[in-house]
Amino acid sequence: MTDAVVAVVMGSRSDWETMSAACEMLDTFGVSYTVDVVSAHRTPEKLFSFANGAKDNGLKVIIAGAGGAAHLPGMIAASTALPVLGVPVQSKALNGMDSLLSIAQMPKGVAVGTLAIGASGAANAGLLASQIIALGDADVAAKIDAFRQQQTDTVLANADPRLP
Ligand code: RP5
Repeated sequence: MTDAVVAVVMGSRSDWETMSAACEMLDTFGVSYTVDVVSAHRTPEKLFSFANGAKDNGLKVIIAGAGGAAHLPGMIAASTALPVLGVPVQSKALNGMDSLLSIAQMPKGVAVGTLAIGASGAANAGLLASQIIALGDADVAAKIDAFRQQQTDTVLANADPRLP
């Protein structure tokens, strides 16, 4: 059992450059999380151990990022009823289209919420996980409201693209 309510897992250490964006967003909203490398192909037993124990360990949302034949989010979703947010990491060979389709094209009955390819998707996974946590956490909800208001104010205050 940990204090963390979100787990951020990824298929390889090489995914950290992308997945750190999810952690930055969780930090912004004060959401507690764990970080770990869990590979569907290289450490399958660790994957099942992690996913099977996730709920009992106090987790509420899992963010899983992987590239290429990106089976990690789907296999975690197959092993736990917790919401799983999948981040397609941009691959070298196919620019992440392989990752995107591997994560998005789940069979009916096992759901993964798929985000955009790369760091934007990772950041939005952190945001979406925070929004889920905010359903039961007023402090996180207030921070998300403030974040969104600031974002809106910044766009409105800089609406003339000719100005620096
Ligand atoms: C996937 O293979 C990982 O998620 C990573 O995106 C990709 C490449 O992994 P490495 O060869 O860099 O370890 O399993």
